Amino acid sequence: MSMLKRRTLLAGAALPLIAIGTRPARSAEFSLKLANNVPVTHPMSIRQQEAAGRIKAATNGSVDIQLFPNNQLGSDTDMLSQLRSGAIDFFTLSGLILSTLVPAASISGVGFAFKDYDTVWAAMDGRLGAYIRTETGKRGLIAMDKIWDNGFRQITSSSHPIRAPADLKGFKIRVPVSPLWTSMFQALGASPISINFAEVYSALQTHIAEGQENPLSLIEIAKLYEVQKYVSMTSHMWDGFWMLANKRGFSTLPPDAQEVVARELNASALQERADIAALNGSVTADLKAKGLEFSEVDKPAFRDALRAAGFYAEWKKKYGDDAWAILESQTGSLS
Ligand code: X2X
Repeated sequence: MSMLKRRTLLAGAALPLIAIGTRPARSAEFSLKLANNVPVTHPMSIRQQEAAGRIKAATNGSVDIQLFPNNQLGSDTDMLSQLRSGAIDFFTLSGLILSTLVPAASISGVGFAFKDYDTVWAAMDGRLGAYIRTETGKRGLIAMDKIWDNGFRQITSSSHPIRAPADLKGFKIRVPVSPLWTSMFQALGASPISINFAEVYSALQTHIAEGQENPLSLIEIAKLYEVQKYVSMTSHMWDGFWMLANKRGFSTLPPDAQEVVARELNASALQERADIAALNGSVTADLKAKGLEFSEVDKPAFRDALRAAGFYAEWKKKYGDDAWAILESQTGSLS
């Protein structure tokens, strides 16, 4: 019996007694869990749910993927270990956070690497993405071909607007759990605090952190505008979510089912990218209407501050010359 099937039976055994006899027997041969850290209304959750529906239909009900959005199964850190142990089967995670397991995976988050989305997709669907997926494969995980969009990240604050690098001095900013994020905001003179997304709203509400940084789409969908006052359009990095699978678990699916799952997840990723692009067109006006004050910033000034602090030199050394050369082949010269 496959591991996955055993798990399905175990889950069945844990049903409350009252359900026995009242629930139809499960027909799915493979009952799989997909987890993420964004609200159920985020395009990523919506498109993942759709993919699950298409996968079930295309496999005549034998592959049933259940979606657990919005950190229902725990924080990113928790979900990454659940994915590794096989307790969950699929999980979408920022490459920067994945770097706690696969150091190379944060390379796409180097500050100001990508000037626009065309450059992002050329790199992530091209050599840079292939490099990260190969590195991920060495750690028992599969990263599907198409990365999902999170977006270009902007800084928000409840205390004061961030208009220039000097405004970041001592700024208590929440960053996700990732050495690259911490290093980058330290290089900018801020005081970064690592907090999983599951705790961000309350950390801002209770002023454990003055600010945070995320794409506008997520600032809107996770209602961070309720606990923040200012947005600075720094676009200091692009961030995406790799669709990760546990390699052991995935390989217990028959090859044709594996193909359907990969095909449909990748198709949904492309649709999600388009959703985020469309949202980017409308979200600024919405956030302004909700009371956020926007500042345009001189982005090169922030990039120069990073360079002056030795940020690029340090990370080039960490990733190694070969990896850095792949990055620069897609972004142009960074150091
Ligand atoms: O934790 C965050 O800020 C988020 C939701 O953007 C990521 O998953 C990196």
